[in-house]
Amino acid sequence: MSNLNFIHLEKIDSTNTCAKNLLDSSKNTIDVDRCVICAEEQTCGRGRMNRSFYSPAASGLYMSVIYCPKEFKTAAEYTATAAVCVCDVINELFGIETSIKWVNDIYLNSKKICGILAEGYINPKTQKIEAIIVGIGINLCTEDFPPEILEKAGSLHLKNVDKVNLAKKLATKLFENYDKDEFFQIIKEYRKKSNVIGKKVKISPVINQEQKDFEALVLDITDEAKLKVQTEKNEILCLESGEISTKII
Ligand code: BT5
Repeated sequence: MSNLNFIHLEKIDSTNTCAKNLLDSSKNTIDVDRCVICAEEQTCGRGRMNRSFYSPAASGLYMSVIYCPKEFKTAAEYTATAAVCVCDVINELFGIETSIKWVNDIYLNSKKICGILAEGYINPKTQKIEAIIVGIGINLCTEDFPPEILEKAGSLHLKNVDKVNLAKKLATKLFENYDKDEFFQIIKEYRKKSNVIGKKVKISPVINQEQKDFEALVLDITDEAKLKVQTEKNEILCLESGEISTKII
């Protein structure tokens, strides 16, 4: 845990953007490999597909890690590994059991308490992918959250958390697991923590926007972290991406 390259900021637009800027300005990815950027507040916290992640001061942990492996795994592997690590560290430090809503959300009491955004970094000069940036936002308390965000968001209901310790523990666990080539172990844990297996869900495709929402039963999470579902026409599909909602009207 001691040899982490750790940057702690009061306020930043987005720790993921900060990580990207750091990679842009560094001569060599080795200099910034395993760098951890942690902020008390984000003014422009980002989610997937240009959505925003509400990150007010004194409410959560907002962090990004830079990881520069020799060989790259799939985005799903980085995200799923991060989800399992977040649940494990929350349990180890606070004794709170959380669950995972495929693909990148951590839940407690039917509310989202954490979001994860894994992004590939493409070097503008070489046009090659050279790093992975994994951003994690954990709500510790939601006192300052507006009602519209509270419809979906919840928190761990914790005050006075040592965020630096939390971020360092999480980053250490992440790098340990990214270095190991044991995704089959991670996916076993991911399945155990999944809160969607066996449930009927509404699926909104995110890549093929023209495809309509549909309902399906979640059968499993595959070894590649895909969502295996059975549609109402009894087709079996393995989805790589998409938004799911467990509230069927
Ligand atoms: C995510 O996107 O959940 C990924 C969020 C990643 C945030 C971290 S914080 C550190 C790093 N720096 C960044 O700029 N980002 C990363 P997505 O699955 O697209 O979910 C976004 C949706 O979650 C929004 O459209 C809202 O509905 C909801 N939301 C917004 N803020 C939230 C919050 N604080 N807690 C729970 N849900 C939230």
